[in-house]
Amino acid sequence: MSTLVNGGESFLYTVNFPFSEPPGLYWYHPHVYGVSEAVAQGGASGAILVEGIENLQPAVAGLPQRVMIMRDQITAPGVVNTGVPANLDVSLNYVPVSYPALTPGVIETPAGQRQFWRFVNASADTIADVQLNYDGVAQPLQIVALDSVATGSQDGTRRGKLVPVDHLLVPPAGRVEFIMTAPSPFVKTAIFQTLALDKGIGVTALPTRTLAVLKSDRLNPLPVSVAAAPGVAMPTVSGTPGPQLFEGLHAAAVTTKRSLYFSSSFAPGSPAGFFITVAGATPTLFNPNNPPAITTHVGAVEEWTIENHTQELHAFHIHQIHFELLEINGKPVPPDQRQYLDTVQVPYWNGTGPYPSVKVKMDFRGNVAGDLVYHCHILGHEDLGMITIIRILPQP
Ligand SMILES: [Cu+2]
Repeated sequence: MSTLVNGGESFLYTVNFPFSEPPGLYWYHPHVYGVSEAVAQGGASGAILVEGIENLQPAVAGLPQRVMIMRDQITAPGVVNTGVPANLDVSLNYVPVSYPALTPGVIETPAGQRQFWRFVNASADTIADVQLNYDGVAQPLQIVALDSVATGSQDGTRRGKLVPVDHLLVPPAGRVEFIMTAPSPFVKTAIFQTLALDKGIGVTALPTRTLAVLKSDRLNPLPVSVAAAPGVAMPTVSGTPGPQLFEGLHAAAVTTKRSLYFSSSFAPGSPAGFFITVAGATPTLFNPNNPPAITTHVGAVEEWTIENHTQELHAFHIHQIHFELLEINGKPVPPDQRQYLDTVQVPYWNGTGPYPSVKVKMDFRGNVAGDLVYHCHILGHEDLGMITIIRILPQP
């Protein structure tokens, strides 16, 4: 948590992927408190593929795959982008969709082909709501995995279930893997886009933006950048999956319940910044020398209710472990949305009535011990204090 690798230095990490780690799309980025937003906007991030998802979701076996990384960046220096209701440009696989032209990249694709798309939102601050749209009609996305975990795969069957949607919200740090079908040659306009989003009261909304144009007409290839080269085809099914990390969490008995809340304060006389606080404690800006806000142990199963006391969106994220999403605003989520995530958006408070909330079931049964952090993954908020340490003690 305090390893700095400065310019010109090197550092050797040894990373162990346990056999029970769900196969899927992960990612990496630097996490230096105070500058993580700027570093992510500079492009320092990448995808990690843990192989084997075809054994949990055989529907992807043999499909051509494309890995897509969305990032955001400051609009070109000196440009005041008053013409566009967003202060950050986005890019897809480093092909920028820059203000003011907002010209997207082009994905050339065989017509009608089923493909496996693996999308990570590596933006610092930009929430994505992705959709494929052909001639004005939203196309089905067959969700294969969320946040690296094959959907529906953790119920003991070790067999994922595809979840059809026509768009999906992907907060910063979120990943979605899905099967899509490329447009037929008769489609005039095929786009992969992120939809407009209301981020809160007094906060600049996000506009609809085209991330890439799909071009399946080989008679008229466009001489412009290709936003995502076709990846290696997915392997065929090679075996039966072993035990999965989060298997059985849904039925596991809760050992502890906690309440946390997001808040922010810019009032004179109080510490200014963004906070994530355990209910009853005093909001405190992050300092790596702070004691942990929560101490638990390996084997615990905890129910956390996370409220949003602010009038803008936050994206709750925890390192190393996953949680099951149980409720949003006190309402149980439908079973096909009760997935195993590491990032979830918490709706904003409109100024009256109860605070919005999510309820999640935290899984500390894996072999993860030590100090780690949970935070808002809108990195501009995290860099200003919205991050806290949790200590996981060895199994008692
Ligand atoms: Cu936030």
